[in-house]
Amino acid sequence: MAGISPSRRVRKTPFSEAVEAAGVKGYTVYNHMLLPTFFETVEADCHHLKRHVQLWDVSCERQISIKGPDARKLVQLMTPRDLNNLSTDRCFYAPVVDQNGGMINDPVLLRPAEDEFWFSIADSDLSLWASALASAYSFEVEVTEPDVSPLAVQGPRADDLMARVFGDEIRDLGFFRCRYLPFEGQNFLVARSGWSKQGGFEIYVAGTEYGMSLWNALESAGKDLNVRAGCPNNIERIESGLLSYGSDMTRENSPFECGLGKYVNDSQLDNCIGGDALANERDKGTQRMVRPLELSGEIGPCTSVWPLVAGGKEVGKIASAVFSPDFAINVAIGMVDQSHWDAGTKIEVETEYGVRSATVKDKFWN
Ligand code: THG
Repeated sequence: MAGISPSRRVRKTPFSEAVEAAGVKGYTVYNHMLLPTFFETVEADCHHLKRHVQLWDVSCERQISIKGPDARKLVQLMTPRDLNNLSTDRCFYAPVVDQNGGMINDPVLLRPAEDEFWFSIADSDLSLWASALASAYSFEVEVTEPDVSPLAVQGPRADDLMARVFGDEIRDLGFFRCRYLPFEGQNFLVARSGWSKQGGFEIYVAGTEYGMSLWNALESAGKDLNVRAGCPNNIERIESGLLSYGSDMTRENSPFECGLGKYVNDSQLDNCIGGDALANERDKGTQRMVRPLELSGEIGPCTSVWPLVAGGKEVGKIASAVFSPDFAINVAIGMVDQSHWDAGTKIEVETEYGVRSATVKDKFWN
């Protein structure tokens, strides 16, 4: 495929200069912004990520800020997850659903101040939905997309690198906990989170002007740790079962189908949009679910939806699949009908490279 032509509609990031200097080889577009896809090869990047530490320009994880006296009310309307324990030092993975219980986004939700929430969004225009609801309900809130760009530090040496720049207290930060830490006189929210299972942090860089100096500080502090530029890695994230909105699930899917049922709290179903549909699904049972699958034979990149077929009938689909060098198998994420979702079930999958055999697994590879 040819390259991406730059334009105003495809936004650069505060770290684009560093990403280009590091020799980025591929981009995708996410929330109307550039997101690197690989630097060396996806395989080599994966190998490095599992051994060292990487800096990821994930600016495209945009923050949708909901601020004001009614902020909490609006945010609780948007997610079935109970927000009572969402204090300012925590991050919540919180599905956002429409009036039919369909997934609109699967953001990380933060509370940078008592009266402000940030939806750290996946690839859909959540600000439109939020501002429409704010207007329809006459809530006293402001919905904005502030100049905040997450920089992820991921990999087994992330603690060591972060401690050199932000101090040793970073080591005590719990998973999905966050706190403000100073860098060059600015306080940045830092969380132990990120879209890999190799461990690490996300720094919410507020102010484009600080992007390059923070990148450079981390890069020079990590020379002996073999730090390098990286990005969300398609092999590592499929092995780990990290879902990609728009690929593994869409607005056609409910949180239950996405395996996010633990973030649907019964106590909230009277308070949130789509609550009736979710309560109904909870009563009737879920018809299909995200599943790990292993595929036989050779495959190339999964660039379309691959139907799962049994007895001439479609029983699900796969939208993410890749060869895993570490496990020496093809790993995949599928949405599989109840009739075929038990571990051990074998199904045919119609790939763009020919028909392959798919086996449902009991867990992801992490
Ligand atoms: N970090 C931040 N924003 C994001 C992402 C992120 N926005 C876009 C996208 N990623 C949103 N989707 C996800 C999906 C999975 C996770 C986070 C965001 C995730 N899941 C953990 C897991 O599955 O093990 C833990 C979830 C939990 O149990 O709380 O981290 O990555 N800022």
